[in-house]
Amino acid sequence: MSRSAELDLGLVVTGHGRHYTVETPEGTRLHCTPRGKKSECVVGDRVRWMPTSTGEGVIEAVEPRRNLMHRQDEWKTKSFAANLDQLLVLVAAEPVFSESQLARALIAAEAAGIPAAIVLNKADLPAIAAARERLAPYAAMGIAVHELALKARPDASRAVLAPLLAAKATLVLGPSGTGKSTLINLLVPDAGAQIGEVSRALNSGRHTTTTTQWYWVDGARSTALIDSPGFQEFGLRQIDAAALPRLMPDFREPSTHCRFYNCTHVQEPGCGVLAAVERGAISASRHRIYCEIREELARSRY
Ligand SMILES: Nc1nc2c(ncn2[C@@H]2O[C@H](COP(=O)(O)OP(=O)(O)OP(=O)(O)O)[C@@H](O)[C@H]2O)c(=O)[nH]1
Ligand SMILES: [Mg+2]
Ligand SMILES: [Zn+2]
Repeated sequence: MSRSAELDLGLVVTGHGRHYTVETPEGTRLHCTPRGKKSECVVGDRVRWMPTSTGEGVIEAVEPRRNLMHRQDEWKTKSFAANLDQLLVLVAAEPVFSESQLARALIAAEAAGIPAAIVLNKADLPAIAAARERLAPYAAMGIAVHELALKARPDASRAVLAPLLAAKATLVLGPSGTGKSTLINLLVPDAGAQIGEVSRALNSGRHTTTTTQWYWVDGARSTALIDSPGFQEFGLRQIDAAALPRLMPDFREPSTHCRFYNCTHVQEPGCGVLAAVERGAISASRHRIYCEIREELARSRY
């Protein structure tokens, strides 16, 4: 057994810079800092830590991860959550969502090997019909789309979410104004308490969520929601452009029927993907989004 296996185990529930809040198996939360670069971690990480004389902790090692989600800014790709069971993308009837953002989130999840589902909120609004129509290609490719009204029909919404989330760690992502906070507040009544003094101190008094945060839904601490800001910038740069069709379920099969083995599915003759677009099996907007992302990936190679 390695030396680190003898240390206490903990779960990273939030972090800010090199400051983390770690939860012990007994449920106590404490402030930890990593020993060196090797022990830099993200929310969802299981870590080995050692207590200091001042009641804080030093993270000595990060346990192997099952999966890892990335986001990116203009300059670099950064990981932000690990060891997830599923991704829940929250969109709403209003404001109108960006299909490109939705598609990118689903590709990022697929690339990380994390199952994803879509929640369409605000089913009480008339704009729900148009939103449902825009999601039809996603439902058709086998992604579960759950219609909810988190504020207008909270009990019915909770009944839909409970079996979906039970005993899993679910990352909730979505653009601003779709109902992420409404969802957290509905399912985690003591969210404020869970953020706690340690995390509030790390967040340096800001009111909006600026960091990724792990919440327990149940007292037994088996069902978790992970709230994360910043839906815009998804870390797709690590993906190889040629692998993109495999990460888009509606492209997978058609992309195996191209005349050229190195077909890019943009404009080649005899392309299986373009044929699928032609007959409506792939939506025109999905193909447009594919071309857009492909172009970006190709550009970032040089
Ligand atoms: N009509 C309707 N409005 C809702 C529903 N659920 C949430 N809302 C409203 O939508 C608005 C945004 O909800 P939030 O939960 O704050 O959204 P958010 O995703 O946390 O937004 P950000 O914090 O900006 O990212 C609020 O005014 C909610 O009251 C719903 O089921 N129906
Ligand atoms: Mg919010
Ligand atoms: Zn092709």
